[in-house]
Amino acid sequence: MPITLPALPFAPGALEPHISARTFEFHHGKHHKAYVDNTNKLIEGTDLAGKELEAIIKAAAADPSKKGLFNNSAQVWNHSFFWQCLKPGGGGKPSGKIAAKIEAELGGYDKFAADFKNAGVTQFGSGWAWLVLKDGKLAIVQSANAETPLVQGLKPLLVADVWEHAYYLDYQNRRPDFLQAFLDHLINWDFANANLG
Ligand code: MN3
Repeated sequence: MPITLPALPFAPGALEPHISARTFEFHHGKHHKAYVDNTNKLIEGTDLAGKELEAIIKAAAADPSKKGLFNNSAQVWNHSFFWQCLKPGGGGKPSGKIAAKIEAELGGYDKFAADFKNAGVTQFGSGWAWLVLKDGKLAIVQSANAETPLVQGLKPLLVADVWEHAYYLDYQNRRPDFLQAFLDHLINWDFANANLG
C-alpha cells in the first residue's frame, strides 16, 4: 500500500476568510501532495515499502542517510495532523479535559494563547508550533522544518504550521495575524481533546 494523500476534513473554502480555498489548493494540493509523492518514490523497492507511515518516519529519523525520506514522510504526517486541528467556527476557549489541563498546567487560557502564539512567531524560518503531552503534562514546543514531536517521545495534541506556504497568500508576512486567527477562529478543540485520550 503506498502512502496516500488524505482528503481535507472540510471543504477548501470552509475556513474563509481565515484561510482561503486558494491556500488549500497549494498547501494541500501541491505541498502536501509532493511530500506524499516523494515519500512513495523514496521507499519504492526498499524494505520500508508497504510499512505504516509512522514506522517509516521513525526508521528514517534513526538513519542519517535517510534525511530526505525523514523530511518528506514527517511532513506527510505533520500536514495530515494539522488539517485535523482546524475546523470552521473553531478556536476560542476550549472545553472538556484539555480546558482543565490548560488551567492547571499552563497558567490558564490567556497565558496558553499568548505562549502558543509566541512559539509560532519566534520559530525562526520554517517549522511548527505544537501543544504536546510530555510526561503526562501539557507543554508548548517548537519544531523546525519537518521535525516532529512524534519521534521525540512526546504526544502531539495540536499543531500550527508556520511555514510561509501556510499563510503567505492570505497574510503575506503577517505570521502573528495568522496565528491569532488560528487561536480565535480555527482550532479544533474536539480533536485536541480526543488526542488526550
Ligand atoms: Mn505546510
